[in-house]
Amino acid sequence: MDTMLTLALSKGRIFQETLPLLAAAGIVPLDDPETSRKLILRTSQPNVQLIIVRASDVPTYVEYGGADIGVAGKDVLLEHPNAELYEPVDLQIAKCKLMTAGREEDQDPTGRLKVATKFIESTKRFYAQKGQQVEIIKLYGSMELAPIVGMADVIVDVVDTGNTLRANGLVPLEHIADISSRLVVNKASMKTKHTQIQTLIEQVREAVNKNG
Ligand code: PRT
Ligand code: MG
Repeated sequence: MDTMLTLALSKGRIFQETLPLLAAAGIVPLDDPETSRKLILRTSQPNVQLIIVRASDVPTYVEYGGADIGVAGKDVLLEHPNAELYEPVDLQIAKCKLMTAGREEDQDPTGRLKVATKFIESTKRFYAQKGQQVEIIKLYGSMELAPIVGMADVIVDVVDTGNTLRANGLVPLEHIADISSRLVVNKASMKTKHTQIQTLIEQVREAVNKNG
């Protein structure tokens, strides 16, 4: 009998978009995390379970062995630059762009640019590469508010349709990175559960390629 394989996923778009890829590997959750309060979901495969965690916690669970495998946005992975993880597959799901955005009425800030974001690492790297000194203000959500209330000149956030920016009088400004979700794997698990994980990787990769 194989040992238990634990997959870390977040609720919402990542869960929804990962489902068909898992199905291609013969893994179907027996519960729906949107309606169930369970944080551990059994699957059609008795030796595969899913754990439901915050999107930003997926790399941590996988690095520390709380899960063998996870699905995380590249935006989240970029905030964990020292995480010891394998990143074998770009799943091409939950695509968006990491961008700067600001008020439509172009404000000319005097002094250092104030940037509000939850993406501290990517923001530091982006402005450092431009050689621009900025003041970074750490937020955990609703970044769009910061320029409106005059707390920051710009934000760094992920953008898909841009509707959220527009609804708040903001416009996308500079493109920082194209984002998609990645399969990540714990390094020790890759050795101890090699066959099981390698099979899953190959099945998922094939499903991704079929999606074009
Ligand atoms: O809940 P938690 O704070 O832990 O994380 P989260 O809210 O970032 O998680 P979730 O489930 O919303 O997003 C998971 C991953 O999906 C992110 O890490 C990204 O890699 C990816 N993704 C893809 C997105 C979007 N598209 C996206 N549009 N993540 C967030 N958004 C936000 C966007 O910032 C805006 O507020 O969704 C809103 C709608 O976007 P627009 O541009 O279509 O209006
Ligand atoms: Mg969320």
